[in-house]
Amino acid sequence: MKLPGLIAGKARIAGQIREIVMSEQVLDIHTHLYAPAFRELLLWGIDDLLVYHYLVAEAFRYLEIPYERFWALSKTQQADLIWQHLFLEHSPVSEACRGVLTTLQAFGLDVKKRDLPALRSWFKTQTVERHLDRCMTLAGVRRIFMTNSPFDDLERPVWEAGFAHDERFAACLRIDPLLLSWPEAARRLAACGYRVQPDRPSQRTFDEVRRFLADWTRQIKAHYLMVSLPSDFAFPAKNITTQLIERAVLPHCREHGLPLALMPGVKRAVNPELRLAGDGVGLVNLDGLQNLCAGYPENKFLATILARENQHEACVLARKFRNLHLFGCWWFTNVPTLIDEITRLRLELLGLSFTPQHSDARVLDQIVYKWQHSRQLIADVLADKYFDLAQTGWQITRGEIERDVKELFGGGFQRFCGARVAQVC
Ligand code: RAT
Ligand code: ZN
Repeated sequence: MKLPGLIAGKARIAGQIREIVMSEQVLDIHTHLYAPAFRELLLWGIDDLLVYHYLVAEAFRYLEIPYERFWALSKTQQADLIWQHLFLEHSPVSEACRGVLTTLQAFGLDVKKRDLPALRSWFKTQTVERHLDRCMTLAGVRRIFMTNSPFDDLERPVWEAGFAHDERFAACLRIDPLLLSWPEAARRLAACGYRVQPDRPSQRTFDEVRRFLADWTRQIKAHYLMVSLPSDFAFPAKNITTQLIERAVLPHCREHGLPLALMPGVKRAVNPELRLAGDGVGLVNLDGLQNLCAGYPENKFLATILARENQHEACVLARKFRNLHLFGCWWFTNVPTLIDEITRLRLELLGLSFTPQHSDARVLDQIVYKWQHSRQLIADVLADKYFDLAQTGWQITRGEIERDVKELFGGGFQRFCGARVAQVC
Protein backbone atom coordinates (compact mmCIF):
# COMPACT_ATOMS: atom_id res chain seq x y z
CA MET A 1 0.00 0.00 0.00
CA LYS A 2 1.23 3.55 -0.75
CA LEU A 3 1.74 6.00 2.10
CA PRO A 4 -1.55 7.99 1.75
CA GLY A 5 -3.47 4.70 1.58
CA LEU A 6 -1.65 3.43 4.64
CA ILE A 7 -2.44 6.57 6.61
CA ALA A 8 -6.08 6.45 5.60
CA GLY A 9 -6.22 2.74 6.51
CA LYS A 10 -4.72 3.40 9.91
CA ALA A 11 -7.11 6.28 10.59
CA ARG A 12 -10.08 4.07 9.65
CA ILE A 13 -8.97 1.26 11.98
CA ALA A 14 -8.21 3.75 14.77
CA GLY A 15 -11.62 5.41 14.44
CA GLN A 16 -13.47 2.09 14.60
CA ILE A 17 -11.47 0.88 17.58
CA ARG A 18 -11.90 4.12 19.47
CA GLU A 19 -15.66 3.93 18.94
CA ILE A 20 -15.77 0.37 20.32
CA VAL A 21 -13.38 0.95 23.22
CA MET A 22 -15.09 4.17 24.29
CA SER A 23 -18.54 2.56 24.37
CA GLU A 24 -17.94 -0.97 25.72
CA GLN A 25 -19.18 -1.41 29.30
CA VAL A 26 -16.47 -2.37 31.76
CA LEU A 27 -16.13 -4.19 35.06
CA ASP A 28 -14.17 -1.95 37.43
CA ILE A 29 -12.49 -4.76 39.31
CA HIS A 30 -10.74 -2.80 42.06
CA THR A 31 -12.02 0.40 43.65
CA HIS A 32 -12.35 1.90 47.12
CA LEU A 33 -15.95 2.94 46.46
CA TYR A 34 -18.97 1.81 48.42
CA ALA A 35 -22.61 1.27 47.57
CA PRO A 36 -24.89 4.16 48.70
CA ALA A 37 -26.13 2.01 51.60
CA PHE A 38 -22.75 2.68 53.23
CA ARG A 39 -23.79 6.34 53.36
CA GLU A 40 -20.88 8.67 54.18
CA LEU A 41 -18.35 5.97 53.24
CA LEU A 42 -19.26 6.62 49.61
CA LEU A 43 -17.27 9.77 48.82
CA TRP A 44 -18.34 12.06 45.99
CA GLY A 45 -18.34 15.70 44.96
CA ILE A 46 -15.85 18.47 44.35
CA ASP A 47 -14.30 18.69 47.82
CA ASP A 48 -13.63 14.96 47.99
CA LEU A 49 -12.19 15.14 44.48
CA LEU A 50 -9.81 17.89 45.56
CA VAL A 51 -8.65 16.28 48.80
CA TYR A 52 -7.90 12.95 47.06
CA HIS A 53 -4.62 11.74 48.56
CA TYR A 54 -2.91 11.78 45.16
CA LEU A 55 -3.55 15.57 45.12
CA VAL A 56 -2.58 16.05 48.76
CA ALA A 57 0.87 14.62 47.98
CA GLU A 58 1.17 16.93 44.98
CA ALA A 59 0.00 19.99 46.92
CA PHE A 60 2.76 19.45 49.48
CA ARG A 61 5.28 19.94 46.68
CA TYR A 62 4.29 23.63 46.98
CA LEU A 63 2.76 24.07 50.44
CA GLU A 64 5.01 25.43 53.13
CA ILE A 65 2.71 25.10 56.13
CA PRO A 66 3.44 22.39 58.70
CA TYR A 67 1.68 19.09 58.03
CA GLU A 68 -0.37 19.35 61.25
CA ARG A 69 -1.74 22.74 60.19
CA PHE A 70 -3.04 21.19 56.97
CA TRP A 71 -4.62 18.24 58.77
CA ALA A 72 -6.28 20.56 61.30
CA LEU A 73 -8.18 22.31 58.50
CA SER A 74 -11.72 21.33 57.52
CA LYS A 75 -12.22 19.38 54.30
CA THR A 76 -13.44 22.55 52.55
CA GLN A 77 -10.40 24.53 53.69
CA GLN A 78 -8.05 21.76 52.55
CA ALA A 79 -9.82 21.69 49.18
CA ASP A 80 -9.48 25.49 48.91
CA LEU A 81 -5.77 25.25 49.53
CA ILE A 82 -5.28 22.47 47.00
CA TRP A 83 -7.34 24.33 44.40
CA GLN A 84 -5.28 27.46 45.02
CA HIS A 85 -1.88 25.79 44.70
CA LEU A 86 -2.48 23.04 42.15
CA PHE A 87 -5.02 24.71 39.87
CA LEU A 88 -4.63 28.47 40.17
CA GLU A 89 -1.00 29.15 41.10
CA HIS A 90 0.31 26.40 38.81
CA SER A 91 -1.24 24.81 35.75
CA PRO A 92 -2.97 21.51 36.61
CA VAL A 93 -0.91 19.34 34.27
CA SER A 94 -0.45 16.28 36.50
CA GLU A 95 -2.64 13.26 35.78
CA ALA A 96 -4.57 13.59 39.05
CA CYS A 97 -5.22 17.32 38.45
CA ARG A 98 -6.23 16.81 34.83
CA GLY A 99 -8.56 14.10 36.06
CA VAL A 100 -10.56 16.57 38.14
CA LEU A 101 -11.03 18.77 35.08
CA THR A 102 -11.95 15.89 32.76
CA THR A 103 -14.57 14.85 35.29
CA LEU A 104 -16.07 18.32 35.70
CA GLN A 105 -16.16 18.77 31.95
CA ALA A 106 -17.96 15.43 31.54
CA PHE A 107 -20.60 16.71 33.98
CA GLY A 108 -21.12 19.69 31.65
CA LEU A 109 -19.47 22.14 34.08
CA ASP A 110 -17.45 25.03 32.74
CA VAL A 111 -13.91 24.65 34.06
CA LYS A 112 -12.58 27.79 32.41
CA LYS A 113 -14.44 29.96 34.90
CA ARG A 114 -12.21 28.51 37.65
CA ASP A 115 -15.08 29.20 40.02
CA LEU A 116 -14.84 26.80 42.96
CA PRO A 117 -17.88 28.18 44.85
CA ALA A 118 -20.01 27.74 41.71
CA LEU A 119 -18.80 24.15 41.36
CA ARG A 120 -19.67 23.51 44.99
CA SER A 121 -23.15 24.93 44.44
CA TRP A 122 -23.76 22.58 41.52
CA PHE A 123 -22.75 19.54 43.55
CA LYS A 124 -25.04 20.63 46.42
CA THR A 125 -28.03 20.29 44.11
CA GLN A 126 -27.23 16.64 43.23
CA THR A 127 -28.46 13.54 44.99
CA VAL A 128 -26.14 10.60 45.51
CA GLU A 129 -28.43 8.23 43.59
CA ARG A 130 -28.64 10.45 40.53
CA HIS A 131 -24.95 11.14 40.71
CA LEU A 132 -24.13 7.45 40.90
CA ASP A 133 -26.21 6.79 37.76
CA ARG A 134 -24.52 9.70 36.02
CA CYS A 135 -20.98 8.63 36.91
CA MET A 136 -21.53 4.99 35.98
CA THR A 137 -23.07 6.00 32.66
CA LEU A 138 -20.33 8.49 31.81
CA ALA A 139 -17.62 6.03 32.82
CA GLY A 140 -19.33 3.10 31.06
CA VAL A 141 -18.87 1.01 34.21
CA ARG A 142 -21.36 -1.81 34.69
CA ARG A 143 -20.14 -3.14 38.02
CA ILE A 144 -17.99 -1.60 40.74
CA PHE A 145 -15.89 -3.97 42.82
CA MET A 146 -15.48 -2.64 46.35
CA THR A 147 -12.66 -3.16 48.84
CA ASN A 148 -14.29 -4.49 51.99
CA SER A 149 -12.55 -4.90 55.28
CA PRO A 150 -14.04 -6.58 58.35
CA PHE A 151 -11.25 -4.79 60.24
CA ASP A 152 -12.69 -1.39 59.36
CA ASP A 153 -14.71 -0.08 62.27
CA LEU A 154 -16.83 2.17 60.07
CA GLU A 155 -17.62 -0.45 57.49
CA ARG A 156 -18.12 -3.58 59.60
CA PRO A 157 -21.28 -2.35 61.39
CA VAL A 158 -22.96 -1.70 58.04
CA TRP A 159 -22.50 -5.33 57.03
CA GLU A 160 -23.57 -6.53 60.45
CA ALA A 161 -26.74 -4.40 60.40
CA GLY A 162 -27.58 -5.59 56.86
CA PHE A 163 -28.87 -3.52 53.94
CA ALA A 164 -30.58 -3.90 50.58
CA HIS A 165 -27.89 -4.93 48.10
CA ASP A 166 -27.26 -2.83 45.06
CA GLU A 167 -26.50 -5.20 42.19
CA ARG A 168 -24.10 -2.70 40.65
CA PHE A 169 -21.65 -3.25 43.50
CA ALA A 170 -19.63 -6.41 44.16
CA ALA A 171 -17.79 -7.09 47.40
CA CYS A 172 -14.15 -8.20 47.80
CA LEU A 173 -12.57 -9.25 51.06
CA ARG A 174 -9.49 -7.23 52.00
CA ILE A 175 -7.21 -8.97 54.45
CA ASP A 176 -4.12 -6.76 54.87
CA PRO A 177 -4.32 -6.58 58.69
CA LEU A 178 -4.64 -10.35 58.94
CA LEU A 179 -1.50 -11.05 56.93
CA LEU A 180 0.59 -8.02 57.79
CA SER A 181 -0.32 -7.10 61.39
CA TRP A 182 -1.02 -10.51 62.87
CA PRO A 183 -0.73 -9.77 66.62
CA GLU A 184 -3.28 -6.96 66.40
CA ALA A 185 -5.51 -8.92 63.98
CA ALA A 186 -5.37 -11.95 66.28
CA ARG A 187 -6.45 -9.80 69.22
CA ARG A 188 -9.40 -8.55 67.21
CA LEU A 189 -10.38 -12.01 66.04
CA ALA A 190 -10.20 -13.26 69.61
CA ALA A 191 -12.46 -10.40 70.72
CA CYS A 192 -15.01 -11.58 68.13
CA GLY A 193 -15.01 -15.12 69.49
CA TYR A 194 -12.46 -16.81 67.21
CA ARG A 195 -10.18 -19.03 69.29
CA VAL A 196 -6.84 -17.86 67.91
CA GLN A 197 -3.48 -17.81 69.64
CA PRO A 198 -1.37 -14.81 68.66
CA ASP A 199 1.96 -16.40 69.65
CA ARG A 200 2.89 -19.83 68.44
CA PRO A 201 -0.34 -20.43 66.53
CA SER A 202 -1.48 -24.04 66.45
CA GLN A 203 -3.60 -25.83 63.84
CA ARG A 204 -6.65 -24.65 65.75
CA THR A 205 -5.61 -21.04 65.19
CA PHE A 206 -5.40 -21.58 61.43
CA ASP A 207 -8.75 -23.38 61.46
CA GLU A 208 -10.25 -20.45 63.32
CA VAL A 209 -8.78 -18.00 60.83
CA ARG A 210 -10.46 -20.08 58.13
CA ARG A 211 -13.71 -19.88 60.03
CA PHE A 212 -13.33 -16.09 60.17
CA LEU A 213 -12.61 -15.93 56.43
CA ALA A 214 -15.55 -18.20 55.65
CA ASP A 215 -17.91 -16.13 57.80
CA TRP A 216 -16.91 -12.90 56.08
CA THR A 217 -16.83 -14.43 52.62
CA ARG A 218 -20.44 -15.44 53.19
CA GLN A 219 -21.45 -12.25 54.96
CA ILE A 220 -20.31 -9.99 52.14
CA LYS A 221 -20.56 -12.51 49.27
CA ALA A 222 -16.92 -11.87 48.42
CA HIS A 223 -15.82 -12.23 44.81
CA TYR A 224 -12.15 -12.51 45.65
CA LEU A 225 -9.78 -11.98 48.57
CA MET A 226 -7.14 -9.30 48.32
CA VAL A 227 -4.03 -8.03 50.02
CA SER A 228 -1.50 -5.33 49.26
CA LEU A 229 2.03 -6.44 50.04
CA PRO A 230 5.22 -4.62 50.97
CA SER A 231 8.03 -4.42 48.45
CA ASP A 232 10.10 -6.82 50.57
CA PHE A 233 7.41 -9.51 50.46
CA ALA A 234 8.94 -12.97 50.19
CA PHE A 235 7.23 -16.34 49.94
CA PRO A 236 7.82 -18.78 51.43
CA ALA A 237 9.46 -17.21 54.44
CA LYS A 238 9.85 -18.24 58.05
CA ASN A 239 7.16 -15.91 59.27
CA ILE A 240 3.54 -15.80 60.26
CA THR A 241 2.50 -14.28 56.92
CA THR A 242 3.66 -17.40 55.06
CA GLN A 243 2.00 -19.65 57.61
CA LEU A 244 -1.28 -17.78 57.36
CA ILE A 245 -1.18 -17.84 53.56
CA GLU A 246 -0.36 -21.55 53.38
CA ARG A 247 -2.53 -22.82 56.19
CA ALA A 248 -5.54 -20.53 56.11
CA VAL A 249 -5.87 -18.19 53.13
CA LEU A 250 -5.02 -20.54 50.25
CA PRO A 251 -7.07 -23.47 51.58
CA HIS A 252 -9.96 -21.06 52.11
CA CYS A 253 -9.70 -19.74 48.55
CA ARG A 254 -9.60 -23.28 47.16
CA GLU A 255 -12.58 -24.36 49.22
CA HIS A 256 -14.66 -21.38 48.15
CA GLY A 257 -13.40 -21.20 44.57
CA LEU A 258 -12.10 -17.66 45.03
CA PRO A 259 -9.01 -15.99 43.56
CA LEU A 260 -6.53 -14.22 45.80
CA ALA A 261 -5.55 -10.77 44.51
CA LEU A 262 -1.98 -9.82 45.35
CA MET A 263 -0.81 -6.23 45.13
CA PRO A 264 2.91 -6.15 45.85
CA GLY A 265 5.25 -3.19 45.81
CA VAL A 266 3.98 -0.77 48.45
CA LYS A 267 6.22 0.91 50.96
CA ARG A 268 3.69 1.99 53.55
CA ALA A 269 4.15 5.26 55.43
CA VAL A 270 7.38 6.38 53.79
CA ASN A 271 6.33 9.80 55.05
CA PRO A 272 3.77 9.27 57.82
CA GLU A 273 3.15 13.04 58.06
CA LEU A 274 1.31 12.75 54.76
CA ARG A 275 -1.05 10.13 56.21
CA LEU A 276 -2.87 8.28 53.40
CA ALA A 277 -0.71 10.17 50.88
CA GLY A 278 2.49 9.03 52.52
CA ASP A 279 2.99 5.59 50.93
CA GLY A 280 5.74 4.89 48.42
CA VAL A 281 6.80 2.26 45.92
CA GLY A 282 9.58 -0.32 45.87
CA LEU A 283 10.87 -2.96 43.55
CA VAL A 284 9.63 -6.45 44.42
CA ASN A 285 11.43 -9.74 44.10
CA LEU A 286 8.78 -11.62 42.13
CA ASP A 287 10.12 -15.03 43.20
CA GLY A 288 7.45 -14.92 45.91
CA LEU A 289 4.68 -14.65 43.32
CA GLN A 290 6.34 -17.31 41.20
CA ASN A 291 6.54 -19.68 44.18
CA LEU A 292 2.86 -19.13 44.93
CA CYS A 293 1.79 -19.78 41.34
CA ALA A 294 4.04 -22.83 41.01
CA GLY A 295 3.38 -24.26 44.45
CA TYR A 296 -0.39 -23.83 44.39
CA PRO A 297 -1.66 -24.63 40.88
CA GLU A 298 -5.16 -25.16 42.30
CA ASN A 299 -5.26 -21.56 43.50
CA LYS A 300 -5.90 -18.59 41.25
CA PHE A 301 -3.92 -15.38 41.67
CA LEU A 302 -4.86 -11.95 40.42
CA ALA A 303 -1.93 -9.55 40.53
CA THR A 304 -1.14 -5.92 39.99
CA ILE A 305 2.32 -4.66 40.80
CA LEU A 306 3.30 -1.16 41.74
CA ALA A 307 6.81 -0.69 40.37
CA ARG A 308 7.26 0.04 36.69
CA GLU A 309 10.47 -2.04 36.69
CA ASN A 310 8.54 -5.17 37.75
CA GLN A 311 6.08 -5.11 34.86
CA HIS A 312 8.12 -7.05 32.29
CA GLU A 313 8.98 -9.86 34.68
CA ALA A 314 5.33 -10.03 35.75
CA CYS A 315 4.29 -10.55 32.12
CA VAL A 316 6.81 -13.33 31.70
CA LEU A 317 5.50 -14.97 34.88
CA ALA A 318 1.95 -14.81 33.56
CA ARG A 319 3.14 -16.56 30.38
CA LYS A 320 4.34 -19.45 32.57
CA PHE A 321 1.43 -19.75 34.95
CA ARG A 322 -2.16 -19.88 33.79
CA ASN A 323 -3.30 -19.48 37.38
CA LEU A 324 -2.00 -15.89 37.27
CA HIS A 325 -4.05 -13.03 35.83
CA LEU A 326 -2.48 -9.58 35.66
CA PHE A 327 -4.71 -6.58 36.05
CA GLY A 328 -4.67 -2.81 36.15
CA CYS A 329 -2.10 -0.06 36.11
CA TRP A 330 -2.05 0.48 39.79
CA TRP A 331 -1.75 3.82 41.67
CA PHE A 332 1.62 5.37 40.64
CA THR A 333 1.52 3.45 37.35
CA ASN A 334 -1.90 4.91 36.54
CA VAL A 335 -0.41 7.72 34.44
CA PRO A 336 -0.63 7.97 30.64
CA THR A 337 3.04 7.20 29.95
CA LEU A 338 2.94 3.98 31.92
CA ILE A 339 -0.57 2.89 30.93
CA ASP A 340 0.55 3.10 27.32
CA GLU A 341 3.81 1.26 27.99
CA ILE A 342 2.37 -1.45 30.26
CA THR A 343 -0.63 -2.11 28.02
CA ARG A 344 1.65 -2.51 24.97
CA LEU A 345 3.96 -4.81 26.91
CA ARG A 346 1.09 -6.96 28.10
CA LEU A 347 -0.55 -7.22 24.69
CA GLU A 348 2.78 -8.13 23.13
CA LEU A 349 3.53 -10.84 25.70
CA LEU A 350 0.10 -12.05 26.77
CA GLY A 351 -2.24 -11.35 23.88
CA LEU A 352 -5.63 -10.52 25.32
CA SER A 353 -5.35 -12.63 28.49
CA PHE A 354 -5.14 -9.84 31.07
CA THR A 355 -7.29 -7.00 32.39
CA PRO A 356 -5.67 -3.72 31.39
CA GLN A 357 -7.20 -1.42 33.93
CA HIS A 358 -9.10 -0.85 37.15
CA SER A 359 -9.89 2.61 38.49
CA ASP A 360 -8.85 2.36 42.15
CA ALA A 361 -11.30 5.25 42.57
CA ARG A 362 -11.80 6.48 46.12
CA VAL A 363 -14.25 9.17 45.07
CA LEU A 364 -17.18 8.14 42.90
CA ASP A 365 -16.67 10.93 40.36
CA GLN A 366 -13.16 9.66 39.63
CA ILE A 367 -14.42 6.68 37.67
CA VAL A 368 -15.36 9.19 34.96
CA TYR A 369 -11.85 10.45 34.29
CA LYS A 370 -9.97 7.30 35.14
CA TRP A 371 -11.94 5.35 32.57
CA GLN A 372 -12.05 8.10 29.97
CA HIS A 373 -8.27 8.58 30.10
CA SER A 374 -7.52 4.86 30.13
CA ARG A 375 -9.94 4.04 27.35
CA GLN A 376 -8.27 6.58 25.06
CA LEU A 377 -4.85 5.06 25.72
CA ILE A 378 -6.06 1.48 25.36
CA ALA A 379 -7.78 2.37 22.09
CA ASP A 380 -4.57 3.90 20.72
CA VAL A 381 -2.50 0.87 21.64
CA LEU A 382 -5.06 -1.52 20.15
CA ALA A 383 -5.24 0.54 16.98
CA ASP A 384 -1.49 0.10 16.51
CA LYS A 385 -1.74 -3.62 17.13
CA TYR A 386 -4.65 -4.20 14.72
CA PHE A 387 -2.90 -2.03 12.16
CA ASP A 388 0.23 -4.18 12.46
CA LEU A 389 -1.99 -7.22 11.90
CA ALA A 390 -3.56 -5.61 8.84
CA GLN A 391 -0.05 -5.17 7.44
CA THR A 392 0.34 -8.95 7.34
CA GLY A 393 -2.81 -9.32 5.27
CA TRP A 394 -4.87 -10.61 8.24
CA GLN A 395 -8.35 -9.18 8.09
CA ILE A 396 -10.33 -8.48 11.19
CA THR A 397 -14.06 -7.89 11.50
CA ARG A 398 -15.78 -5.37 13.73
CA GLY A 399 -17.34 -8.28 15.60
CA GLU A 400 -13.89 -9.67 16.36
CA ILE A 401 -12.69 -6.32 17.69
CA GLU A 402 -15.78 -6.11 19.90
CA ARG A 403 -15.12 -9.63 21.16
CA ASP A 404 -11.52 -8.73 22.02
CA VAL A 405 -12.48 -5.52 23.83
CA LYS A 406 -15.11 -7.38 25.88
CA GLU A 407 -12.38 -9.80 26.88
CA LEU A 408 -10.17 -6.96 28.09
CA PHE A 409 -12.96 -5.08 29.84
CA GLY A 410 -14.13 -7.87 32.13
CA GLY A 411 -14.75 -11.00 30.06
CA GLY A 412 -11.28 -12.41 30.64
CA PHE A 413 -11.42 -11.55 34.33
CA GLN A 414 -14.79 -13.27 34.70
CA ARG A 415 -13.61 -16.41 32.98
CA PHE A 416 -10.42 -16.48 35.05
CA CYS A 417 -12.32 -16.07 38.30
CA GLY A 418 -14.79 -18.80 37.42
CA ALA A 419 -18.31 -19.54 38.47
CA ARG A 420 -18.69 -17.12 41.37
CA VAL A 421 -17.91 -13.96 39.43
CA ALA A 422 -19.56 -15.20 36.23
CA GLN A 423 -22.85 -15.65 38.11
CA VAL A 424 -23.15 -12.03 39.15
CA CYS A 425 -21.59 -10.24 36.20
O1 RAT B 1 -4.49 3.92 45.00
C1 RAT B 1 -4.79 4.16 46.16
O2 RAT B 1 -5.76 4.86 46.47
C2 RAT B 1 -3.90 3.65 47.26
O3 RAT B 1 -4.06 4.43 48.37
C3 RAT B 1 -4.19 2.29 47.79
O4 RAT B 1 -5.44 2.27 48.35
C4 RAT B 1 -4.13 1.12 46.95
O5 RAT B 1 -4.88 1.24 45.81
C5 RAT B 1 -4.54 -0.09 47.73
O6 RAT B 1 -5.55 -0.71 47.40
O7 RAT B 1 -3.84 -0.41 48.69
ZN1 ZN C 1 -6.58 0.23 45.86
